[in-house]
Amino acid sequence: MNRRRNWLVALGCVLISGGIVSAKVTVLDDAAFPKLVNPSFEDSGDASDRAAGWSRWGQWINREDQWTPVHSGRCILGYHHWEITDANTSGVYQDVAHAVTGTGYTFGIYANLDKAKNPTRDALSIELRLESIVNGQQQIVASKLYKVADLVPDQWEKLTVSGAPSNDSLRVLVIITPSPQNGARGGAIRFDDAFLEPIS
Ligand SMILES: [Ca+2]
Repeated sequence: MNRRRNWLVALGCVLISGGIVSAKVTVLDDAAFPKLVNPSFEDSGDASDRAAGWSRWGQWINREDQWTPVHSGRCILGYHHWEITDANTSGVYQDVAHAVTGTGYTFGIYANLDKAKNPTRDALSIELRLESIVNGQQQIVASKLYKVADLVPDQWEKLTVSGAPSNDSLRVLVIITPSPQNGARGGAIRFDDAFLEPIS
């Protein structure tokens, strides 16, 4: 074996070791960190207005494939505030697998307000919440309330909430409270690109 071949063999070993180390790191990261399913709402569920991986309640919180602007992809969640007929909340949630007890997570989503012509007709608030199941009941772990009146219209704003689950169960929620005034609601809210990341 000449010097050139020795050098190539040595380089090969380094590359192989490097590859093995990278693969291990990737596997560990996947196992250790929970991920949201369908965070950009691109995939439909059992109907085109439902987002795969997300559950919803209340009126008019739909997956939309025609609304613009989007934050990424071609679909978003649309809250049709102008069509809401009572003062009950609407929202979406997802139960996240592989959460680790006591580990801090930040859940977030981008929101974009299509403002009502009259500000009193806008929705009231957007709450981001983390919950764990304790003794068979959903329990609030962390909550952050954003007033819709504080949002700048037609801009994507990053909303977040941070907290640590009480155990290995973690639910992330987006809860919208409409204006209390029946018959006088206006505007809409676009949501896109939910995310979950470790507290930095
Ligand atoms: Ca999207």
